Amino acid sequence: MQDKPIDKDEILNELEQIHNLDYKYSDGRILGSMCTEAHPFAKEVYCKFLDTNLGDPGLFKGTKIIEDKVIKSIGKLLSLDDAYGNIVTGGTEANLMAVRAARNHARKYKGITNGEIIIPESAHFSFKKAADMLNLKIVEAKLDENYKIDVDALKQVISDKTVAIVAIAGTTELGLIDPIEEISEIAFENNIYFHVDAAFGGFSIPFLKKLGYDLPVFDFSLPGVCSITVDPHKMGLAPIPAGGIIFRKEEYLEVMAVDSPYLTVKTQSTIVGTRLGASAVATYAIMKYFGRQGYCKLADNMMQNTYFFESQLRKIGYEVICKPELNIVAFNHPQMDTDLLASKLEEKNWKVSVAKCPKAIRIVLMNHIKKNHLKELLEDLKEIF
Ligand code: 0PR
Repeated sequence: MQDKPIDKDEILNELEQIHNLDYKYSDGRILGSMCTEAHPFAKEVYCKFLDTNLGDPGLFKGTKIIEDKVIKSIGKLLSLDDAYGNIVTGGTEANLMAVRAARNHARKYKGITNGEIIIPESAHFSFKKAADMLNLKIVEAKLDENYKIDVDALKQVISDKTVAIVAIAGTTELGLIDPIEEISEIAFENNIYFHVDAAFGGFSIPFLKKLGYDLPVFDFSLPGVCSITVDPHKMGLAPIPAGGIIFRKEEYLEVMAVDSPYLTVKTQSTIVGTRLGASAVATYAIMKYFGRQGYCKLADNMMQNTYFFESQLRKIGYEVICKPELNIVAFNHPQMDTDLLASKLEEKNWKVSVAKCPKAIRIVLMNHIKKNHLKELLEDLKEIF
């Protein structure tokens, strides 16, 4: 740090120049992100609550009320009347909390000390971090030919050490929804904690279903589901960082509680201590502002773009990996290696990402990707061949 204070304008100027190196969502070039530009109203509200700290909720009683309200409201969206949970930093922390709740619950009520979690091969890497931190062994459940959990294979890997089963509603690479209803039954019958990672799909599946899209049930209406991750900072259009973890019962928070002397509350269940109230409040505000109707329109638009892109891709000779269930299209060209195709797109200044399983270019059709961007992209894809 330099000795003397520097003028604000000079600092802002320097920051702006460096910020210019960042890609902007509005350019429509960011094709592999599950985050997008937050809604201006959510940003406005966020800035008003920047000093609030939900780590000490007795000091920020109003902000805590808003967090509780937004959790109940997301819970209702997921068919749960009385939800518990928190707005956290993202899907990674939400998944970590779910796995920690499951581990502690199994330790307390079943005496399991060297537990295992069953996750699909398609699970987000946040579960690997969670297992590492919580000293759990990962057992992978195989996928079927449609890239969803193979339920028979899953049954075979359940053991007396299983502390949780995880399924995904909106996989990171292909946007697919696992057979959650069947898995819920298995988990319920075997008395095993069942977590659904709907970090991506949680803010679109309920709305698409309302519009009549034929999508499977994935939420708390299934008795086996114990917790759901759903991220406002993905399809919810809330500012980063905003993840959501929703629990069916308060006891899942209680088994994680540690004493918190000198705070205004006696215990704390979240992983993060000092934590921003702004994320919870901005999520509350944007959910009110959009309402179900607003989110239905958003989700529908993104699906229409997805179907448009998928059908055009097929027309120009590309192979689409699977029929999209949500707003992700993964594809290859039969005559070109995926990495080479990715680098050709990169040369044309498209920021694409490559899926691993199966290897394919993966485009996430978020709100910042408009029809005109897709038409430009299709032109470039045509030119590559
Ligand atoms: N669960 C699922 C199903 C996810 O897809 C993700 C993130 C997470 C959990 C973790 O969420 P957080 O990143 O909020 O902790 N999936 C993408 C990822 O691999 C999100 C992404 C990717 C966002 C690229 C932006 C981006 O540029 O991180």
